[in-house]
Amino acid sequence: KKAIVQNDQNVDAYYMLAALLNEHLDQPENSVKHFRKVLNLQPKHPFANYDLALVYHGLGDQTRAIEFYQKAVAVNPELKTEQNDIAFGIGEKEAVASESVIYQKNQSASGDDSTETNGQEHFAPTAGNGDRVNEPNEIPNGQGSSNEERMGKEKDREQQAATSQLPSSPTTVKTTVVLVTGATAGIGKATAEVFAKNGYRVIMTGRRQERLADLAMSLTSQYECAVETLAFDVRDQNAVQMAFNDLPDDWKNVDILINNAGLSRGLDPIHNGNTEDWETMIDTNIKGLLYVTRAISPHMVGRKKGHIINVSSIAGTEVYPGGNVYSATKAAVSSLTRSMRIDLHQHNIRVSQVSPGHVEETEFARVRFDGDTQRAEKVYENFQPLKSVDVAETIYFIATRPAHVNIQDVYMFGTQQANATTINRSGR
Ligand code: NDP
Ligand code: 8X3
Repeated sequence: KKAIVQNDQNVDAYYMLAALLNEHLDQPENSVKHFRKVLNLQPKHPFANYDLALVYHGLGDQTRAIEFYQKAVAVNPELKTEQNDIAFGIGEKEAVASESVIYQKNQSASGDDSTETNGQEHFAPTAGNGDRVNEPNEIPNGQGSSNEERMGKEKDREQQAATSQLPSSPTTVKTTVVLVTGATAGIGKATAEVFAKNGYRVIMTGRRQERLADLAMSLTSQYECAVETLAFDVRDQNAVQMAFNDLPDDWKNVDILINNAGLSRGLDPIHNGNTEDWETMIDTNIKGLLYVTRAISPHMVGRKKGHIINVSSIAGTEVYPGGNVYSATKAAVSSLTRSMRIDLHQHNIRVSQVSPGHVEETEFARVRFDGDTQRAEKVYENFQPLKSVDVAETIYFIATRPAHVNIQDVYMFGTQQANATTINRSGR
């Protein structure tokens, strides 16, 4: 745990923590999130998928056991054997009787040597003759040589775990990959969480690397989800492109892109405007959105599949005092949403946008007023604005319509806000 605190990207540390919990401390349930973290950091880790398959098998969750066994096989085809197929319930059950190999019937807590589950016999991996036949016998990356020792403990652990269950979860990890820009705070963060909660594979991006790592850790420990993080500045086209090039292959096919990263700077009338703030807003809200879209949309076109959801604003339609350049950037986003749809609909790609009014539980106003929290709080004073999760759930709704439905824009305010400048501030 100390090693993880020192370096939260340390794959070996997560792996060893998971292995210790699972095989020495008899805490297979607790090991799951750490094995999953290993896979978030290193999706092609040579052991973690197989370990998870064994853990879930021991816990009696055959669906997930099969899922991770199949992933393990995809990473390391040598793991696919007839015996393993049978033990994980994929092959012909009858063949088991003649097996003298790595799997044997699971032993129930009552001492029976077989367990009947829904009419199906339940087979569990075991130490058997002390070897996991298909276990790679070298541990790369300096991960130590504890595998054999772990195997020796495995049977005990399995016997104890045979009757325990993971807390039930409504979801399994889906194959759909969702990329959310600006996921370190506010609407983007809430959106990443809604998708993670629903079992999607989520790529979270933003500039604040540490925050991304913390959020990813928090999501994977709470939900059955897979999370990747990419830290880059959307204003830097090279950085954007390199970040996507560096994605593991199985994360490159982004199905849903949520262009959310954005900001406002200042509220000065045009004649007093800070031109540096103008550049920042134009570069982030317009050019950043374009660079990310340029990096991802060709893959969508190639696969004839995808959905791009841009986070615009009511400011793209309405203007208000001092909103000048911010409004102009959001008008550009709205315009891009419409023209991207014309370019991409023939490739079966949906393009949508959401346009909220004031949204709290964000850093938006604080960023606009350069860290002046008192001024920021005044924006939301005495009325109930939208919350970040309201927008996140709207984005999720847009993304989860049937394939033939494309919601083009959702224009939304809190009930106490009628338009950009008309707000009932009589109290929340
Ligand atoms: P937050 O400030 O809470 O979040 C903004 C996000 O954008 C952060 O994650 C930030 O990450 C990211 N971001 C900003 N600049 C960059 C950059 N150069 N490169 C990469 N990421 C960047 O604000 P909101 O959640 O409110 O804003 C999200 C979107 O919603 C914006 O497009 C905003 O215009 C829009 N919006 C907001 C409304 C509101 O009232 N809050 C209303 C209507 C629309 P990091 O700092 O880590 O890079
Ligand atoms: C954020 C909402 O009204 O501050 O886009 O422009 S507003």
